[in-house]
Amino acid sequence: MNIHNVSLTISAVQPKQYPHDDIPEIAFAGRSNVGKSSFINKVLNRKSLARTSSKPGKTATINFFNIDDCLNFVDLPGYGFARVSKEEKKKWGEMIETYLNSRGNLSQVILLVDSRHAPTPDDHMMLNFIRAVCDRVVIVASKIDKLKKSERTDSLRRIITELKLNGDDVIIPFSAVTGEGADMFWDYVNEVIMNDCEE
Ligand SMILES: Nc1nc2c(ncn2[C@@H]2O[C@H](COP(=O)(O)OP(=O)(O)OP(=O)(O)O)[C@@H](O)[C@H]2O)c(=O)[nH]1
Ligand SMILES: [Mg+2]
Repeated sequence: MNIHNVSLTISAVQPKQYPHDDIPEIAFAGRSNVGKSSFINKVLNRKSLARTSSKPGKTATINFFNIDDCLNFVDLPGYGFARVSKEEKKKWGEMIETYLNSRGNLSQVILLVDSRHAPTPDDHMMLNFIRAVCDRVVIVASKIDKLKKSERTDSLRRIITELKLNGDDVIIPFSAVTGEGADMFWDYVNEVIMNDCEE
């Protein structure tokens, strides 16, 4: 996909703020600090479109990005961050759940998991949500640059086994540092999501 204009449409906390459009939408979910915002920046080749931070809990709203009026990316708040209050966690959980259950033009939720660690109970819960609203599962194994070559296969195998991925599911090893995986992501988008849009 040739990308020209990308912009933040809105940082929303409730459905009435969501953009009123009907273009395909891809949402990015995962634990705090897993690299959702960095993923968005890297695949769009924009340095700081989505705000990132080394401290977990950076993205606290549902951020909609419009790509050439053809595709939306949605940067979701991360879950599983211990240092936010119970109240805050509940609020974020409800915000994500409301979004997933109500967004008609949602084409795919992509789950990011850290390739260095085993998926957490929260990841399993999110995956169940995704299976309920999407036909297929797409996992991004993030921070793959932090693994040695010899550790990669085991790490990917662990994600596949623990999340019980099947042959129709997609797993993309990704690094926001090297850009590895960006091509595979766009191939997936072009093949599965974008059949109606201009290239
Ligand atoms: N080495 C490496 N670091 C990464 C990668 N992706 C993200 N990071 C770093 O991980 C930290 C968190 O990245 P973010 O993109 O802000 O994570 P997030 O999932 O959006 O976090 P929340 O907004 O808190 O949910 C930052 O310090 C990033 O620079 C990657 O692929 N490789
Ligand atoms: Mg973020």
